[in-house]
Amino acid sequence: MKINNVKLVATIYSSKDRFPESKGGEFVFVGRSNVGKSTLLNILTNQNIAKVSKKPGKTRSINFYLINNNFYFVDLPGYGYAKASYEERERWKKIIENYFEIRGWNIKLVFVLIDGRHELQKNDELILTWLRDLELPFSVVLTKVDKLKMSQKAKMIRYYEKLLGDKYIVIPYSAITKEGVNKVLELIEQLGGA
Ligand SMILES: Nc1nc2c(ncn2[C@@H]2O[C@H](COP(=O)(O)OP(=O)(O)OP(=O)(O)O)[C@@H](O)[C@H]2O)c(=O)[nH]1
Ligand SMILES: [Mg+2]
Repeated sequence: MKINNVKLVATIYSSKDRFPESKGGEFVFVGRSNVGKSTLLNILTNQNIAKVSKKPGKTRSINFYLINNNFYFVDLPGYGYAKASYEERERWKKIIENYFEIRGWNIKLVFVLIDGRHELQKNDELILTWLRDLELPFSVVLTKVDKLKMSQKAKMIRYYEKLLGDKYIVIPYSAITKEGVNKVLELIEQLGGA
């Protein structure tokens, strides 16, 4: 798949903002703050579309990027940012859950990004539960595996494969080595993104 056109077409801050027209469906990127969502989006599109930060909590809105005038990449705000206030966390939860509930019908695949160095955390579990309950298709992208030794990496892949069962794919990924990037692009292509 070749991405030759990327345009930020909608930024959703609250339930009052409207989602864009459906087009050819959407691919969603969700995960804890600092897990590497924006970095992955930049690699996939080969452009600096999403702000990458060393400070977590950078992306606060739902951003719709129209790809090749055909389908969307959707960047959801990161969750689990330790310094966020209770109200902020609740707001994030509401925005994300609301998005899955009312827009799920247009979702082709959700990429759930999880830091490959850690076992499942509470907010990740919440996301997986929502996705399963709503029967939305998802794959898990294990990020930052460049930081793991071979044996640790294999162990974490097994841990997540076991936890998810046969229905869901686990993709080990690194922004540094680019491992896993082609697999992500392949899935997008298979599901009609082109
Ligand atoms: N070693 C390593 N670092 C990574 C990888 N992916 C992202 N990073 C770094 O992790 C930090 C956070 O990356 P972002 O892409 O901004 O994370 P995000 O998920 O968009 O964060 P929020 O917008 O706060 O939700 C940055 O310093 C990135 O350079 C990876 O695969 N390996
Ligand atoms: Mg981000």
